[in-house]
Amino acid sequence: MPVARPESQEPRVIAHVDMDCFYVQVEQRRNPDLRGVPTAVVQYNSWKGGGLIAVGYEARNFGVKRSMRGDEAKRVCPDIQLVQVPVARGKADLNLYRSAGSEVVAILSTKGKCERASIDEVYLDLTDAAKSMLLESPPPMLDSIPEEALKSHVLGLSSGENKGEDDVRKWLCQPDADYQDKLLACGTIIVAELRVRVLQETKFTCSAGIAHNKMLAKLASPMHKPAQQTVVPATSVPDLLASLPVKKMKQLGGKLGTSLQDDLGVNTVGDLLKFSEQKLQDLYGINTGTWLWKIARGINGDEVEDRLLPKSHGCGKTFPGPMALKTTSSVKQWLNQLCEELSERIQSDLDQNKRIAQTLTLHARAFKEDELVPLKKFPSKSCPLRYGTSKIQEDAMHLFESGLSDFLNSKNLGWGITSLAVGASKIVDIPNGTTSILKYLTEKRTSCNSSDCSDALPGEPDHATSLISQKDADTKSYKECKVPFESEVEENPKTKASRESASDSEGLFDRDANVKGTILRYFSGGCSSNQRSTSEVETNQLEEEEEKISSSTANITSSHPNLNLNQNKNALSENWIYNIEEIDPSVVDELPLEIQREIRGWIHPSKRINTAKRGSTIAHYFSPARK
Ligand code: DCP
Ligand code: CA
Ligand code: CA
Repeated sequence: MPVARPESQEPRVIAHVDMDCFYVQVEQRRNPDLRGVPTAVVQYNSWKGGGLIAVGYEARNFGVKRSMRGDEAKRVCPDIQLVQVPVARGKADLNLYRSAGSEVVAILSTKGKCERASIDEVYLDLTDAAKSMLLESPPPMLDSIPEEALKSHVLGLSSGENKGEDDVRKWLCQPDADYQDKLLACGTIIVAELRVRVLQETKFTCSAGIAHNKMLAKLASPMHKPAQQTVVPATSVPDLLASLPVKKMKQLGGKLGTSLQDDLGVNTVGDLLKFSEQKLQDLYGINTGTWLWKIARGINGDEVEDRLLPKSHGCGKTFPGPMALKTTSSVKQWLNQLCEELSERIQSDLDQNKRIAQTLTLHARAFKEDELVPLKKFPSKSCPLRYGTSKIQEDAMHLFESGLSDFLNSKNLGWGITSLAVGASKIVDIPNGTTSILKYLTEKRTSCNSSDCSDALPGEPDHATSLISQKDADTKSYKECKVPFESEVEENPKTKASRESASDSEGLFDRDANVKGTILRYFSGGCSSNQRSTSEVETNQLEEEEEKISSSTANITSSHPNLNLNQNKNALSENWIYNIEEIDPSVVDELPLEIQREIRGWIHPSKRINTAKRGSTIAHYFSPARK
């Protein structure tokens, strides 16, 4: 249920930046022959040339759409170049795209708080940067306004659309503007400069929305694509929302949006203005009612989170039509592959970022052989996450079996699985101050190998097992959670997409590496005029996926391996086991107070019951080995 966060009283400047046809741009950078040529990235399978997942703007001009398969795209645009997504373990390997996204994030995060919202988009809070600019070098004082900023689309300017750069220049420099418009003007220039830097340093173009809150910035960023930016002054908001279909608004795509349409006759977000806050609360409850009342006025208090790393990790694969998995052993084989990748990713997140994922989730789509249209969804299942590939594989299989049993109502029916996905979520940082303990533990470990280490009691669980088994033992149930997945993939391809040699083989970006003018001109031909109105704004399918994923809770703890404390001591787990008596008190002093109290509770066990808290404390990360 949507909840309205309190809106800050101070005006803010928020940008939403989204890369243009992202995977295509990554492939075009890898192979400059593809620049300026209609291109799409496909997930190959033998059926109809594979599904398109990213379509370049040149190809869009021919009518190629993401919903098409390769064969259809070839019919619509015979010259299209279809590039196959890299494959590893029989599924898409998105590492190339993820790290390309990180290159961009590294640049965008230099000007303010930056939240990585998906593989190719971020939110930026530029309030402080805009305030500094307003104090030190406000737009009217600049020798020249950057050309890219002059290309901005400012909503509401000159009765709806820009007349041109002169109007934008006047808007950016208007002396009698109110404070929030002046800040927005500074934000417009800052974003334009950032986008030029992104192009210079990564060779990627992006589009942006600049507004006073996240909701409006996100609505604006796809309005003028590719390689352009759209600004939403507060005065333009009523018109913007008056024409925005409710279903296009994040969180109104589902049942709530349908109810607004069917029950209240509300078709656009602006139509909600007819209803009082009280009325909306009466109809939809206090939280949702207030949230609706606020979005009708463009009010949104969501903060930009300071987060450059993903909130969760997920990997999945689809098995359409005849490829559906129909035996437990085939499910196990694929789950093992997916879990192997997931395990590698959470392990590298732990090594590089000192973050621990706490929840493992399994999602599947399934059908029963006696049902033409599935009546019931395969329930998503979650459990505490144990580190180590084989444990993740084992747990995922348990989750699958539990889900299948629910799905079939414990009846012995034929079934098929058309998609499988595993995710790791509830990722937390190892608290500040524990680095020294980590280091200390690592040093200890080097003198204590897994077979003869006597620090742990026989049967003592490894770190991950113990932290979750404590929690699990408390709750006696598996947890609910939501995991967004970056992609679903198809058949393992071996056939290479045939590629005609591109006519303009000279790398457009290489040729123009010295970016002086606007970003837009780096796009070839007619695509620069490609614009999407608000009503055409596509919801990011990744987020849609996140919203669609349903969760459920299963009470299958008793059969779960996490509760079997006598098993599993793999190499990784030993990294985490340590001996209370060997904790250096000076190290404890460095820790946050809450954690200090807890460790002292371990050292003086009589106090432990009162001091050990679950949740945010170090017990989550280390389980003391007792002698
Ligand atoms: N993606 C995917 N599967 C989907 C949707 C997207 O694998 N169903 C991948 C490919 C896209 C990338 O995520 O390149 C970013 O998705 P966007 O929705 O932002 O679309 P694009 O960046 O491709 O195009 P646009 O210029 O419209 O943002
Ligand atoms: Ca994009
Ligand atoms: Ca996107």
